[in-house]
Amino acid sequence: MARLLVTGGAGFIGSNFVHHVIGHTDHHVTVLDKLTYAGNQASLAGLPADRLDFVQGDIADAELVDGLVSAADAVVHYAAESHNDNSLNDPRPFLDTNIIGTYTLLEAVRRHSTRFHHISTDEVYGDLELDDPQRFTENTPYNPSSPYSSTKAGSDLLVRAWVRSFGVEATISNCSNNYGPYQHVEKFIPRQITNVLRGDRPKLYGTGENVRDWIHADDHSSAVLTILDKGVIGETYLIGADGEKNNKDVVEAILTELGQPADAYDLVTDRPGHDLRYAIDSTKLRTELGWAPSYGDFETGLAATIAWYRDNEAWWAPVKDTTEAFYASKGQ
Ligand code: NAD
Ligand code: TDX
Repeated sequence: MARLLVTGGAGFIGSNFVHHVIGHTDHHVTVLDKLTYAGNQASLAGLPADRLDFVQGDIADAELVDGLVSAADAVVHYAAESHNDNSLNDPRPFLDTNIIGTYTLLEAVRRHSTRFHHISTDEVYGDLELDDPQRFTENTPYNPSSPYSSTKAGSDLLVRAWVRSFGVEATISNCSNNYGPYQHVEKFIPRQITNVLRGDRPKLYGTGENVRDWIHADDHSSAVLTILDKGVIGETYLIGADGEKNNKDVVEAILTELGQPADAYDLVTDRPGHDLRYAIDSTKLRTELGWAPSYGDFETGLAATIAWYRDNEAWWAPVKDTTEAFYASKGQ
């Protein structure tokens, strides 16, 4: 049994990870989460109290972080400002949390010699052309586009520097786009599902040709546990499940699954600087650490996700109007 400190554990992917850890290991989890607009303690409801502690606080609070890190065997760092559209509106919180917050955690794990795993994104590599046969690998140069992805890139580089300069025992993973339960309705897939459930039309940016590489959040969790268990200190691992789809195909699949005409969506104002395509080559993780995803195909995972949003309206309805008002103010 290990004691894990999970930052951002009340967010989308962090809460999926906490559920996964409690279901698949005997580890004890302490969640540190600020409960920003993106955090929701209801995402952790029903988990056994003897396996989980919850601390509300900021990863940039050095004193709080020091105490929590001193009591942990490993830190798994999910907390971040995570939404590109918000980063275009107000970048400052992205610097505070993604850069200063990560720095604060690194200094604490350095003091206490604690194992650290840093969660990052494929967006640090920039984007690919639609017809480019290449995918991102661990050797692709960093080329982030947005305030969000540039602060994630900065946080990755801090981790690498703390490994090299101070001998911190850290690994990094860069994952593709996640979908699944507990994702905020600001994000693409839950926004479109909940629009259709409310009788509104899905909103596609631009022409809908942009490609994302989808992975179920539970597969992301199993990959992170694999890296915690078997990953080599100082190494970076790309996580992906060969799930490339363009946005138009995803919206059509959601509409069809919900019994609507496949073309019942609106094209809206594009995102400034919108990355065209992401694609992950996860060969290193699969061959060196023996990981494989469990969700065989995107359609099955998407149907389960749609069912979850249909069954859990009480979880998302309270934030739906505010989220849509923000998009409407930008013609999206
Ligand atoms: P999210 O926005 O759903 O959750 C972020 C969580 O962090 C929230 O619970 C929030 O309250 C918490 N948080 C924010 N600032 C904090 C602070 N200063 N102190 C403590 N807690 C704070 O994000 P997500 O989609 O679950 O992403 C989690 C991580 O995974 C991020 O690091 C993100 O960059 C990375 N990631 C996300 C995706 C994706 O598809 N969503 C893909 C790859 C990597
Ligand atoms: O209403 C929408 N319509 C639309 O066409 C929204 C919200 C999005 N989009 C498009 C933009 C992207 O091409 O859908 C795609 C996915 O958008 P997001 O859900 O905002 O995700 P993305 O910008 O790809 O970033 C996500 O994946 C990588 C996460 O939010 C990041 O945290 C992660 O690092």
